Amino acid sequence: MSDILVQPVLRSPEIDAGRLLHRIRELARIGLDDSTGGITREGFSAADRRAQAYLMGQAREAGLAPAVDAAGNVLIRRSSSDGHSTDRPAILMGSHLDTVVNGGRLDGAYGVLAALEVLQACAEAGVESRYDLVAAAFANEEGALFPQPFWGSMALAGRLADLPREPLDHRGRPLRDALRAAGGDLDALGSAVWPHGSVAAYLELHIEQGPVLERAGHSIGIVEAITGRSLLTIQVRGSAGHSGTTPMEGRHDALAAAARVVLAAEEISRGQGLCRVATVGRVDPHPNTPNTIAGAVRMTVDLRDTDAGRLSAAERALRTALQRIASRTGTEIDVVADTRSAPVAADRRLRAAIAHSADELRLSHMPLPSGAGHDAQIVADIAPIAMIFVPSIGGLSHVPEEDTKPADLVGGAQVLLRTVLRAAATERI
Ligand code: HGY
Ligand code: MN
Ligand code: MN
Repeated sequence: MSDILVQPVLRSPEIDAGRLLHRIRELARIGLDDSTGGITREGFSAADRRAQAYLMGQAREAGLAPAVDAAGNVLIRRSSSDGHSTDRPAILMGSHLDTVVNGGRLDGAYGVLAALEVLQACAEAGVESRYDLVAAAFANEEGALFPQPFWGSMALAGRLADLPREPLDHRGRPLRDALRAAGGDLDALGSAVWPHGSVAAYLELHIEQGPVLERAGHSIGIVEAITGRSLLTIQVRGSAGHSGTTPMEGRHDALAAAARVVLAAEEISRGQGLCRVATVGRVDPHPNTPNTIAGAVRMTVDLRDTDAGRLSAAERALRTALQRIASRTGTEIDVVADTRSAPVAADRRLRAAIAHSADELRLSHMPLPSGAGHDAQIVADIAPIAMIFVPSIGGLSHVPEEDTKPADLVGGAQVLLRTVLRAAATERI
């Protein structure tokens, strides 16, 4: 094992804390709902494109070279060279700009802006490396509007067979035009694939989105493993009808059936303990009017566990429950789309490099699993990955109250910088 990853850093460009915090504030205005304080930048939405434009503008102003690939990922280099050929592997760092609906200002955005800051600091310090340092904003990590989460990282990692041919958003609209408006091209997705060997390491800095670091009093989290996830899109078909004139007997109420699906999903985790968490976060009834029995419901079930076997068992139990509910309610219930991401372990040597970087900065750290999914678990198909967490105040995320102390935001970026420099100085990561 090459232990050079723990060598002291030869040159240490500095994070410009003011610049980083200023960009975080500026980006947080894009998609902001003043009435709730929440941010909505669903992947491939107009707000998401404005965030992409902001990032690329900041990169150009910094003298860097941003570009958009066919999947809609923004990739920023120090020069406009192509860069992802295997003769000059990349050290990739980044996260995502898209958000959930009415979410927070740091989830994803923080990691992207910290990666931009690291790249700019290295460029300003003239850091040379045998690797191509690349900052990335992966497209549609959340899947809030178009239900294929990790779209951009799946394309980059070459998982094209797992991506829908003619992708539709949650409202049934084709993705093709929205992707083109974001600079992508559905017919050229293959050009977004990075071959094995082209990424020497991927590092993602992210807020923890949970309470562990804050409760333990640590500034840095070193992720051991990222949870596995099965996201199922379910279609319930019943019979619409007049809510006043249709007798209860003989109804095929799709929303009543969907309610049973919600409780069945919760029972699989809370009652049977088959997986760590199970959530129905989205229910779209149709026609969704007070005096009409719902004829159809489209909904999602999100199952998570760090053990792939448990996750599969939970999904099997859910599918069995769907059949039982369908026959009991006289509805048809089908899983119309599913996307799975396997649990992934972080690379041991990169974790050691993060720990040494945090020690150098006198930032206390602890290992912990990630209950949230991240692009890192997809990029792990083609490269060693590691994640650096900073504490979330109150453990809150995916809500307007999502926040992290400025000192922790800056500390995380400094750890990312030193870890990248360690990796960049290494013969073979
Ligand atoms: O859902 C997640 O775990 C992440 O926020 N995409
Ligand atoms: Mn998220
Ligand atoms: Mn995220």
